[in-house]
Amino acid sequence: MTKLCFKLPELSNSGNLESFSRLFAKSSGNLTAKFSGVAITLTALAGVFVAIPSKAATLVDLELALLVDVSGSVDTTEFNLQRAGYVNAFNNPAVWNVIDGLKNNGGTGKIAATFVYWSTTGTQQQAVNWTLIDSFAASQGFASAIGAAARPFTGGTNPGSAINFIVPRFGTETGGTENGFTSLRQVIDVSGDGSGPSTTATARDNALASGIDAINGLAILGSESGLEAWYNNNIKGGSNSFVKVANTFGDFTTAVEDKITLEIQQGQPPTTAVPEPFTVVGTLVGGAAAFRLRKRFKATNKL
Ligand SMILES: [Ca+2]
Repeated sequence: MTKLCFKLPELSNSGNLESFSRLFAKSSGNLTAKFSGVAITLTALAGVFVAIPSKAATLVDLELALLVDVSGSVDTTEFNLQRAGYVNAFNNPAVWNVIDGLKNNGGTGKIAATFVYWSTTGTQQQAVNWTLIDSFAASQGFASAIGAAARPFTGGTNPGSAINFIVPRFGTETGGTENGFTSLRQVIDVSGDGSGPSTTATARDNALASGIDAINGLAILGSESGLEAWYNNNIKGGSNSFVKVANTFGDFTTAVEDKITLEIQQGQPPTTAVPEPFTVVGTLVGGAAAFRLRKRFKATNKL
């Protein structure tokens, strides 16, 4: 019999336990949706699930992919302003404080982010791989890596192809291969100054169906009329998604800082009640294992 496996993140403190319970709620929702055709629920499958403690995946509050337009309409000056906007954002202590502040609501205070250049169909580069941002120094390190990421190409404009490129790179949450991070929320952030083909909306819809929580847009206005509306209709999607605009490339730093701040804040765990962690874990691994976990948790946390 094929066994379906969950990887349990480190359950080393109560914050992680809360995050895990929410993560499980998301995972079970996805699974129920995926198996809905044969009316299989997670509860019914409890007997064949096994838990595999994972040392590889780091639990974070948000996995954030930054997809940056380097198509032909973006000249060298504009490219530099655009890249500088992301560098400035992650060098800004205020942005780090928002990440760190996730701990105040039961989160880990950590995110993982990646920086991707895109242009035409099939033309993307993950210029900065998934990076853990768990301190201001780490945020500055991510900024430095972005600043060092040279423009790899130019060409046409296909943001949907970039969305298709990044979705499996979120890892197990979206049906891809483990990317080193486990999160409750996976968000794609697309910035650009031009519209793409009609297949863009299909790429967005497929990404959301794969498990992406939100796709947000940053439309750089000035070279194409109606771009904000196009981003709203073709890029924006998912829970709490939004489009922001920069009226010029020169406005980009402010716009990108506002956008990233909002995206991180939306990574906050909900304040509503969540399933009691050991009820969830008990369903997953069985009563005996839950009892051992509870004992270990109590010993660690002096409950
Ligand atoms: Ca992941």
